[in-house]
Amino acid sequence: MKNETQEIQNQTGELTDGFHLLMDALEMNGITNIYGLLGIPVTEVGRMWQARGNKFYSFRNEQNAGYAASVAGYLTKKPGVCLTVSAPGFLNGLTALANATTNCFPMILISGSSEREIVDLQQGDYEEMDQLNMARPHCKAAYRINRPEDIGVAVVRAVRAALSGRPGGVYLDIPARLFSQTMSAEEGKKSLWVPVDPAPAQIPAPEAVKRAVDLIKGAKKPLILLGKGAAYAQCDDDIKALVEETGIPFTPMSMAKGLVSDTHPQCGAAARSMVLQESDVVILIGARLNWLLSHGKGKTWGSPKQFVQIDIKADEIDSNVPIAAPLVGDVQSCVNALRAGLKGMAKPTEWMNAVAERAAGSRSKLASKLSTPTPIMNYHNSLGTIRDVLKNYPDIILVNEGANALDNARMVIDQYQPRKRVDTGTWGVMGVGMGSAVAAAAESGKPVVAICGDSAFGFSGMEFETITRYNLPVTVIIMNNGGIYRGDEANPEHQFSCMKFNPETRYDMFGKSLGGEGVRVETPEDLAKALEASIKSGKPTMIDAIIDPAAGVESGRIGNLNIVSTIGKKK
Ligand code: OXT
Ligand code: ADP
Ligand code: MG
Repeated sequence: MKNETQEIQNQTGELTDGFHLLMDALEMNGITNIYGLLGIPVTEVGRMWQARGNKFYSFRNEQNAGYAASVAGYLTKKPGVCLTVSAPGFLNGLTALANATTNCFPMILISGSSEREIVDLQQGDYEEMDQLNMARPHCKAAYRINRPEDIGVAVVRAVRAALSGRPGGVYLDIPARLFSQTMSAEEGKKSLWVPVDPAPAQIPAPEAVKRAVDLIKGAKKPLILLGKGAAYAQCDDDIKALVEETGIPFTPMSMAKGLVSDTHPQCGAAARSMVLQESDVVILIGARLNWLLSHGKGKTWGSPKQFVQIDIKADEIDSNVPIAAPLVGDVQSCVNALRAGLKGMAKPTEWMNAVAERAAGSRSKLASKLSTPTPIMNYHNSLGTIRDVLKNYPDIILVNEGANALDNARMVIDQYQPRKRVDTGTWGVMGVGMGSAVAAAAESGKPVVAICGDSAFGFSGMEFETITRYNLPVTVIIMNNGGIYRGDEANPEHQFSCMKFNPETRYDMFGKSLGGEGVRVETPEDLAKALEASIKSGKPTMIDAIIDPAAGVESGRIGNLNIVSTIGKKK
C-alpha cells in the first residue's frame, strides 16, 4: 500500500484520505449535521467535521443519535446521518436504523468496523462483528466501502437508496483502515458527485387515476385519510387544496396531524370512529393499512369499504385487504392528478355536516373533561392546560411518547401546521423522545416541547444532558404517574411491582443536575406557568408534572392488544 501511495504521490502531488473524502462527499450532498457518538475508529471524523464548521451532535447512546438522524430525515426530506463506532455502537445504532426503515424515514447509519480479514476468520479483533450482514435485514440497503476511491459512489448510492421510492434506512460500513488510506487528491475530487434527482417524481398511470376519480365521484360518504407519508412528501398546499376543493372530510394519522390543521372545519379527527365505520370510499394518502388501522378490516371499519390508496411502493397495495383503486406514485403527483380529475365534483355536504356535528359534540365533551379539576392532576386536565399554552405557539414541534401520555396527548393537543408532531411511530417505540427533540430543535431552529411518560423518558433520559450541552430550546414535560401505564399497582410479596418506579424520583432535580432548569408542578395552573416561562426563556427545561398514579389505563388506547392470562385468576 505504501509503495502504491508513494507512486500516486509522485505522479500527482497532493494526497487526500478516507477521512477527507467521506466528509467531502457528505458535504457535497448537503449534509451539515451529523448525530453520533465517537470512539475508535471514528473519533477523528467528528473532530474534523466540527473543524470544517459543520455541526456534530454528540450523544450519550447511539440509539438516541440514530433516532435523531431519522427524525432529521423525516423533517427535512434529506437523509439524516448517524455515525457510530464498531460492534456495540453499531448495534445500538441499528435499532434506530431499523426503526427509520419501518417508519419510511431516510437515514444513513455510518459505522466504523474492524478489519475484514480478521473479522472474516473470526480471529477476535477489537469489537469484531460482521456488521454489514447484521445490518442487511434491517434496512433498505447496506454497502461496505473497501477503497478510498469508492467513497464517493458509496455516499451517492446511500443517498439515492435512502430517498428514492419509499424512503428508508441505509447502512454504510467503513473498515477502520480505510479512513487513513490515501489517494491522489485530484483523483479523489473526481470520484465525488451529487446524484441528479434522487427522489424522482413517480407519475400515476392515467387509467389508474381515472379509476380512482370514478370511484370517488360515485361515493356518498368519502373520507380522506392522511398518513405520515403524506406529511413527509412536503406538498402541503396541494393536499389542503384537494381537501377543500372536494369538500371531503379528512382524518389524520398521528404524525399527519396538522398537515391540514386539526381545527379545519373538515377535520374529522374528533369523529374518528364514525368516519372509519360509516365512510364508503376511503382515500388513503401515504398511510398503510397496518395494525394502526386495524389492517383495514374488522369492527373498526364497520360498513364495507372501497379503498383508493396513494403510495409510492407498488407492493404496499393489497397488503391487507383488496384495494379497489391503487394509485402508485408520489403523493404530490397523485394528489394533483386526483384534483384535476375531480374538478367541479359535487361536494358531499350532507355527509360532511354529519361528521362536523359529531366532531363538535366530541370536542365539547372533551372540553369539559379538560377543565375539570381533580385533587391530583390527571391526563385530561394537565394536557388541556398544555394544549391551551401551545395554541399560541403553532410552530413548536411536539415530541410525544408514552402510553397514556401518548394517546391522550394525541387526542387533546391540536396541531396547526405540517410536521409539527413527532412520536413513537409505526412500532410504538419508547425512547425516541430525547433524540427526536434534539433533531427537531437542531433542524428547525425552533422551540420544541417533548411530552413523555416517565417510563418512556427513562429510555433516553440521559440525553437531556445533550440538550443542555447544545443549549437547545427544548422543554421536556414528564407525565410522572410513577409507572408504566399506572403507578398504583400493589406490590407482590417481598418485591416492588414490575410496573412501578421509585415514587421519590425527582425529574426536576435530575434536569437541574444536568445543567438545565427544573420545575416540579402539581396543578394545571403551575404547569401552564412553567411551560410558558420555559418556552419564553428558550432554556432547556425539565418539568416534572405529578399525575395521579391511578389515572392511566393499561396500554393506553391499545389495551385491546394486551394479552393476559385468565388461568388461576378470579373472574
Ligand atoms: O371517535 P372515538 O369515539 O373513537 O374517539 C376517538 C376520537 O374521535 C377522539 N378525538 C377527539 N375527541 C375530542 N376532541 C378531539 N380533538 C379529538 N381528537 C380525537 O378521541 C378518540 C381517540 O382518537 P385517536 O387517538 O385518534 O384514535 P384511536 O382510536 O386511539 O386510534 C387508534 C390508533 C391505534 C391509531 C392510536 O391509538 C395510535 O396511534 N396508537 C399508538 C399507540 C402506541 O404506539 N403506543 C405505544 C406502545 S404501548 C406499549 O407497547 C408500551 N411499552 C412497551 C415498550 C415499547 N413500546 N417500546 C420499547 C422499546 N420497549 C417497551 C412501554 C414500556 S408503552 C410503555 C411505557 C408506558 O409508560 P409511560 O410512563 O411512558 O406512559 P404512561 O402510560 O403515561 O404511564
Ligand atoms: P401512518 O403511520 O401515518 O399511517 P405509514 O408510515 O403507515 O403512515 O405509511 C406511510 C406510507 O407513505 C408508506 O407506505 C410509504 O411507502 C408512503 N410514502 C412515503 N413517502 C411517499 C411519497 N413521497 N409518495 C407516496 N407515498 C409515500
Ligand atoms: Mg408513566
